[in-house]
Amino acid sequence: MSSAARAFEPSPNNLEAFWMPFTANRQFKGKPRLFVAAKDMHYTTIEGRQVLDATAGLWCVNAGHGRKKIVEAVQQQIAKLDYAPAFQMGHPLAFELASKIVQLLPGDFDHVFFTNSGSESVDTALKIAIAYHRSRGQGARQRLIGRERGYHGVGFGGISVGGIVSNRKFFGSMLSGVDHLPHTHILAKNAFTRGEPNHGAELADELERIVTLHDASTIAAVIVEPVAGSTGVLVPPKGYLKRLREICDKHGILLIFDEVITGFGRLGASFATEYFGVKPDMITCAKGLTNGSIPMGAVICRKGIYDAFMDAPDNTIELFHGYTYSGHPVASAAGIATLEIYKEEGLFERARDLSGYWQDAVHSLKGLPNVIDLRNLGLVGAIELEPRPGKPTARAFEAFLNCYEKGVLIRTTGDIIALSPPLIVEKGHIDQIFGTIAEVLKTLP
Ligand code: PXG
Repeated sequence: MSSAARAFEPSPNNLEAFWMPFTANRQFKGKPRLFVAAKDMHYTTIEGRQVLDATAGLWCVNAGHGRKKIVEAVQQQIAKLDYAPAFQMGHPLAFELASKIVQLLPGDFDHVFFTNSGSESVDTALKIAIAYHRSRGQGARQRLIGRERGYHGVGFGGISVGGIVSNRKFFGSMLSGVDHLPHTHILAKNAFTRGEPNHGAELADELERIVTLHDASTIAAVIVEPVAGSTGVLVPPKGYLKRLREICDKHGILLIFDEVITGFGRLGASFATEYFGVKPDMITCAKGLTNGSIPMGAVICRKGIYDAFMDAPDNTIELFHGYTYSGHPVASAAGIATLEIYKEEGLFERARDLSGYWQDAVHSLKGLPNVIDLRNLGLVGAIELEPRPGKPTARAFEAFLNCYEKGVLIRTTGDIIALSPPLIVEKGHIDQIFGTIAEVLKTLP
């Protein structure tokens, strides 16, 4: 055995072998933060401390942790049918889950393609968009349009249409034929807005400029997050999404809403499409679909997308795309149980009812040191901090560490604190979250 191999002998105390995702590995391994259990609104750390979850894990545990119904559904399913081939074979639960998903949406969303993550959902939707146009005799429509500061996961398709510099610059030339709309974060005009900001709907008109440049006949799809999450909670200006929809319609361009974060009640509606009253042609989702319990994502297609592929003879495979684990039985069981919990407990309505209290709590931080903006929608909130000169991200990361020490889990991206608690959050938890953050910000250099 080489000495390098010996250094990684299996042991819970050896943190080296695991290359952690989106993490400062050496910093973390020097002072690890490990969770060993979770129930409802709280994590338990390896030291036995309780930490209030103000982020629903990574925006995914919308029904709270350790839900018995999901645990039992998963246990039963894995014992009954652990796996069934996903191609040319099936099992009942994937069909049941697909039907349940489309029932959450207006009637013209009628088909669901299963994936295992948000990234796969995005790449799937982009591929469907290009193939859709080809199947209708418009094979020249291949260009894709994303947006600055957009996050669409980490596949090559997702980072190509995405607009986060660090996620792109290390990875070469990516997909060709991609343009980006400008982001909508206009701090100078919209700072401290409650809910949807007033300024910036006209930024959607940039799409017209891109269409003029390339001609509509070359453009397949536009993809945006209705509310950009990962990049720091950018709420769309009033009227912006509607305008994007109108321009896409005018030019025969498909509109994709990436609802990996906004789906499943986060805004106090089933999906952002319901919240904003704007219908895309496809919705990508993941995370809250299984309450984060078992990996699963989906692309939900509006009427006509699926049909466009069904012209070929019955025995031909209509779409040459799919994953070994598309519609996995155990994930499907988790998804069905999750959607039942959302419905039985009225969690989307609960999120809507609490959003006013949440909004007041977010904006109660106005005036604290270094707070340059506060934003909110549904049960999402963001606190933007003035970066320390020459040390971007340091102030927010320190706030994260201090809140963690004080028993509250928050998320930071750049110098922005992003909050998205499970939808079972109580007013007392909201008070604790913002009380702790206020305490930390008051003393943070
Ligand atoms: N689209 C959107 C809009 C997302 O937010 C993905 C795609 C990718 O999903 P997967 O399942 O492949 O990770 C995401 C994921 C954060 C954070 O802290 C956000 C995400 C993931 C991890 C952390 O903001 N979003």
